[in-house]
Amino acid sequence: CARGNAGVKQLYDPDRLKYPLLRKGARGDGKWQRLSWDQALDHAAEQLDKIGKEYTRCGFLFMAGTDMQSTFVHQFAEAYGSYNVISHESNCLLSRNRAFLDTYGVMPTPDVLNCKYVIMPGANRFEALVTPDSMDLMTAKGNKSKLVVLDPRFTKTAALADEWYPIKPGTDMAFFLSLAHVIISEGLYDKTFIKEKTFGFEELREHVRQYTPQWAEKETDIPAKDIARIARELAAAAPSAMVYPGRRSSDYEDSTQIRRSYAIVNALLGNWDQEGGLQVPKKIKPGSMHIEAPFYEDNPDDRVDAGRAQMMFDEEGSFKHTRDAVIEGKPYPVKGWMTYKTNPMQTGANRNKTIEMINTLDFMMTVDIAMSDTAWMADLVLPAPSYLERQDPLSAFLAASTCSGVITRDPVVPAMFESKPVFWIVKELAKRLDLGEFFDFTVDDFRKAQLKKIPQVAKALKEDGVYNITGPSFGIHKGKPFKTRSKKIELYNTRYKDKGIDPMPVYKQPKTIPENHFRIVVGRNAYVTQSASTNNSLLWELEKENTLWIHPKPAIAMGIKNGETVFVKSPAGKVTIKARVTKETRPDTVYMDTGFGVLSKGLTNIFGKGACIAELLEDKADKISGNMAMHETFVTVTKT
Ligand SMILES: Nc1nc2c(c(=O)[nH]1)N[C@H]1C(S)=C(S)[C@@H](COP(=O)(O)OP(=O)(O)OC[C@H]3O[C@@H](n4cnc5c(=O)[nH]c(N)nc54)[C@H](O)[C@@H]3O)O[C@H]1N2
Ligand SMILES: Nc1nc2c(c(=O)[nH]1)N[C@H]1C(S)=C(S)[C@@H](COP(=O)(O)OP(=O)(O)OC[C@H]3O[C@@H](n4cnc5c(=O)[nH]c(N)nc54)[C@H](O)[C@@H]3O)O[C@H]1N2
Ligand SMILES: [Mo]
Repeated sequence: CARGNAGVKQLYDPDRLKYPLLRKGARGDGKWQRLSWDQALDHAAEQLDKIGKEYTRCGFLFMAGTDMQSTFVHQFAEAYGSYNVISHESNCLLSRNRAFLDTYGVMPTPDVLNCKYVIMPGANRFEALVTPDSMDLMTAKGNKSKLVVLDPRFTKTAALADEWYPIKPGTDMAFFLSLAHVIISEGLYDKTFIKEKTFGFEELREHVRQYTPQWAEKETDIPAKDIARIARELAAAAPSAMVYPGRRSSDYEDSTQIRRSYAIVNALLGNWDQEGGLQVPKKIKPGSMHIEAPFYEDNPDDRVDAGRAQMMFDEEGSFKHTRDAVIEGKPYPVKGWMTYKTNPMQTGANRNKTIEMINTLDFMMTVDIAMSDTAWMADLVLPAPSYLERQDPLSAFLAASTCSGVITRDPVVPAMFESKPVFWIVKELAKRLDLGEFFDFTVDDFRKAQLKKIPQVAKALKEDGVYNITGPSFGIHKGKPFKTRSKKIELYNTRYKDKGIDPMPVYKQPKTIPENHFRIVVGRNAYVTQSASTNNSLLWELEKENTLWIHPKPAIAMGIKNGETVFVKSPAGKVTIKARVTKETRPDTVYMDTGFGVLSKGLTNIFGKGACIAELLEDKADKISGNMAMHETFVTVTKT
């Protein structure tokens, strides 16, 4: 992984944040005053106290991205008394999780390693690396498993696939309902499995009668004969065959239902708990330091984003809906915001709205290793050590079942400059807020509590640095009920029905692209992590700026040449960027990488380079989960 190899440059980056900074002048002006840690912490604690008293504790929002120390930010929010806690996940994969949980009662892990036939829709495992899955898929390819990729772009995964279909964006559900049609009408499903393990098969049979391959061809641009053939091949390879559940699902307004259609085809294949199929995650649950959080009488009844989506995850919420609620001040004001290891200015669709949100706040603080665009907008910026400089608690990782385990992290070098881990930061803040008793422990103590009931993990971590869960990875769910209402796999979901949601996925055509417009889609390449590593000098060598991928057909019609600068405009914003004229995208779809067009002058390699896709993306949301929907934006492209 290029990013892993370039980690050293994240550590020794001259652009690293070195000491606490307080905003001087207007937000985003980039004028800062250096503070001592004592001054910075006193100031932050004062703001936390003031906002808590004036607007209730829920008037302070906490947001932490993926990190082994994010748990401490959550713990701090709990002790402080706010349940407005969000993560990056509602910009990532919540609609996928919603769909699979509401079908299987659990988010399964795909055993791509042993799978003979993988359909991969809207996932890019050879660039968007999910390390175990990417490695397993490579091994599986070497073992002659078949890979069918559906993607409007010719990704590296498409390049290595046996078959690639540049599907019309937003029509994947039509493809999968049609697979279900063929599999059911030709009797290719696993009959015993369907009878014993699933709920609502007769309803599904009736429902998919209408979705013929001929019909799906018109929706998806994939030939009917290929749809029928793929359905038959898939069923023939079952149960060692799958529709890969995918990862990022922040794409469409009905993404939960789209992913439900993937889940349902998997059920027809009977691949549950089978080698090469969808498996039960082999969870290991480290203990934690339980805290008896204080009760704050004056707090509102619910999260600020409650009720804005049909079935939001309470513990995750939604960035899109929280941001709307903060801007509207409804149902109650939120005036403080702490962000940790997340950069929503670049990764939350509609950057102007994030700026609008920030401008309604009394106080915002960001803990980061670099002056990200989010840090750039904050009032107080606190420098954190990178992953190579800190001691972290344990973390259980779940991936392909062959690769689940527990890891931990110790510093390779001491923390540089004045950087301090977020654990230390919240501990110091807690002391100042009379909440010290909740953080009266060290990271070592925390680890010990995590390991208390799992001595085998403690031993493995000590001896090998990693604990891998061993034992069989399939056949372990035999005879057990599913954690769903019917205790079976729900082809038909009665909870959805009760809430007025379609109990089975009903195909709705994506909105028609207006004339002279394109759909813009999101994705990533192998050497950039979302918005975070574009400024890393070693990786920046590989991509100096992002470009707008546009197909030659429209480009030639508009007289746009490769490398020429163009205007791209959407209802959310407008950018200028160089065009990359390429057949690697459909004529109706444009694409650009994330993490450029930054506002922050603290990112010296990339400042002034490329354009920001979050500036263009409208903030639509998946209706069921509240997950951001980033592929629902249409743009115009014009010559400058
Ligand atoms: N190198 C690298 N690896 C990463 C990351 C990273 O930033 N960099 N991020 C990690 C994270 S957090 C995640 S969530 C995963 C994301 O992993 P994935 O979800 O596999 O990756 P994305 O790049 O988001 O790719 C989605 C693909 O969907 C395609 N697409 C767009 N619209 C449609 C459509 O309507 N139908 C279909 N079938 N395809 C469509 C896009 O062109 C894109 O190639 O990657 C992880 N791995
Ligand atoms: N336009 C667009 N939007 C997207 C996506 C996309 O591909 N394109 N992908 C979506 C997906 S799948 C996801 S998961 C989210 C991810 O979105 P984010 O959670 O915003 O993730 P990153 O963009 O990686 O930003 C991580 C931030 O943490 C900082 N950081 C890195 N290491 C450390 C550290 O050790 N300590 C601290 N304190 N900070 C650190 C980085 O400098 C950066 O500012 O974005 C989503 N939104
Ligand atoms: Mo993600």
